[in-house]
Amino acid sequence: MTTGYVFHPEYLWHDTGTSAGVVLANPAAGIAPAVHIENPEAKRRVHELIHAPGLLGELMIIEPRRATVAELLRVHTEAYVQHIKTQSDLHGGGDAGDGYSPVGHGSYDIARLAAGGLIELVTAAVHGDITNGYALVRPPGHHATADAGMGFCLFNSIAVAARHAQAELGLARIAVVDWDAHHGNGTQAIFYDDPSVLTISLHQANCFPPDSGWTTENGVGEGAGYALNVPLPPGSGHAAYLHAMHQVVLPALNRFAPDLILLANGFDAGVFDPMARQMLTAASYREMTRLLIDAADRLCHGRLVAAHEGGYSPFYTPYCALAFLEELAATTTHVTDPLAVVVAGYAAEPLTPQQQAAIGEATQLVSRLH
Ligand code: 6DK
Ligand code: ZN
Repeated sequence: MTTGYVFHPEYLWHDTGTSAGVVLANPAAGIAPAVHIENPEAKRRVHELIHAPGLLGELMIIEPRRATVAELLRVHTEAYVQHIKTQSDLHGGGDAGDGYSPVGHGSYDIARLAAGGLIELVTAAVHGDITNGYALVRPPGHHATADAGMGFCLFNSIAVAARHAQAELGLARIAVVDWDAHHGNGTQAIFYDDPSVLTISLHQANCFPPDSGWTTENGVGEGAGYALNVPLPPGSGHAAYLHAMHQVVLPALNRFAPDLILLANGFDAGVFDPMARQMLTAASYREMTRLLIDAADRLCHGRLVAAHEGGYSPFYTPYCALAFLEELAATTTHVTDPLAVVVAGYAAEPLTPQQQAAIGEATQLVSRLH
């Protein structure tokens, strides 16, 4: 069993500057945050926490490369790829589309390195060089649609890697599980009419994008039934996410029987995250990861490949990511989570009837899969 790891310093150089401070700022009042919320700090500390206890030595380092334009075009429109390049070429950078998804100077190449990193990881998994893997990339990708960037996302790396696996590596069916706190709307939209790619998103209901990710969004045409959403009420934590895993994600994966499971791996459903109001702990991520690993072992030779998405707490995201990676790599020792005592009470919160109802609605839809 080998776990692959993709990282590159360039990922930290994707410059979100202050231009997208509009999310939190009031320029008219002269108020601007010092840094964009999607800045390198949390992810830098994830990499450092993987490095420090020697975990890096247990992983197979996979070198990323830049996705080619042809590879991006399997998912994105020519005009959109050109738009990102044009913005990236500007001296001061620009924006992907919604006004708070900055494209720093040079970010076109970095976003291609993120998508290409995931391609390389998937390739290594399918070739059998690794069993599973984790790409610690920036910028994130799961909100990007074929022709629009949004929510800090430029290119949809997971979608690009899924299409690569189908076009070049001979895989037929791919499942994308997305447990970032925000709806994986871009990935869902790209595969909405395609029954060969199942998308399952667990997220905070009506958080971001606004009015997106309802259970009623279930796919169209040939793809009807192959998009699943579990919009969880704000405040959902360990009990709700584990229930959703058991009631929706695992049964859906079992029915779909993918050749590969891709994970949009956001840690912003963590209890200290500033960008959502969910309550997961590092132990929750560990347990959810264990369930996905077991599913991948059962269904697709252990092939579980994760791309880092959100996660904005510089002090807690690293411990959540570490728990994820320790589980993925089946390390014998675990680094102590210094906040475990503090969060134990959060994790003990019982399932509420509202959470159960939301999950129940999605459960009903699993039987449409075949
Ligand atoms: N904006 C992500 O973590 C990105 O999923 C989250 C992006 C949140 C944007 C901030 C926000 C609004 C809300 C309402 C109306 C307009 C704008 F992609 C990832 F980085 F992974 O709430
Ligand atoms: Zn998110």
